[in-house]
Amino acid sequence: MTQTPLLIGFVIMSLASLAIYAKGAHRGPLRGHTLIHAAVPFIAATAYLAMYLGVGNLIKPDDSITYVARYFDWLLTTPLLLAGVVSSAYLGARERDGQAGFVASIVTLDVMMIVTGLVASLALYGTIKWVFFAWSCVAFVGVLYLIWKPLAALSDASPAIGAAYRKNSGFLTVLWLIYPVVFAVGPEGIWAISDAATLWIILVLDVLAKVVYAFTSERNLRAALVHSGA
Ligand code: RET
Repeated sequence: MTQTPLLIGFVIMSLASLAIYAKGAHRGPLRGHTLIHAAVPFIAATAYLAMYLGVGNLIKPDDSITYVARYFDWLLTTPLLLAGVVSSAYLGARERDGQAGFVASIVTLDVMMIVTGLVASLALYGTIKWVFFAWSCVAFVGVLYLIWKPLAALSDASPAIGAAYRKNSGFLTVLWLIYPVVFAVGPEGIWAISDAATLWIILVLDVLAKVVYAFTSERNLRAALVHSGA
């Protein structure tokens, strides 16, 4: 059944949102982390519900499907995740200089990545599709540059926070890099793998990038804060 991973996604994300909120820090420097990471699966649950019920599942003339709800999910959740990355980089720093600018610029690049990815998915002709795919990848490179250069340098103000930041960013980067690959080989790209296989793969990626990442990143940051005496 094509619908099964969508229903599973709805159930897992709903429960994960509650679990992350219940288990997360409610005071101190990681309070914001808890709020961000509880919101992310709540948004994903909404998208999985819409996809399961067939709302916004566009069937294109070549019979491939664009799940519009998924792009809405990414449009909200990826900026939240990146806002979390930026604030974690600042955990060891003594002042907030430039923080708003980093959030604004990384979120803008990320929104450009998702919107041009949606255009690539909707484009009917190969050339236009791959031009927008490539442009989306350019924005993605910008996001990765900010994470790994200026923000990583900022996080080093405290060595323990810097190490936790790099661990979290490494996990995030590896997972996020798989999304464009799945797009390229799935029905929105060269269609080497089926729609059903793509749904299952993205379900696994979503659980790792939204739920597992919430718990592991909090654990790493909490340990680093204890270690640095903050
Ligand atoms: C698209 C296709 C066009 C090229 C690129 C893409 C990147 C998508 C990414 C999505 C990440 C989603 C996450 C969701 C979970 O919260 C739009 C697939 C570069 C990186 C992490």
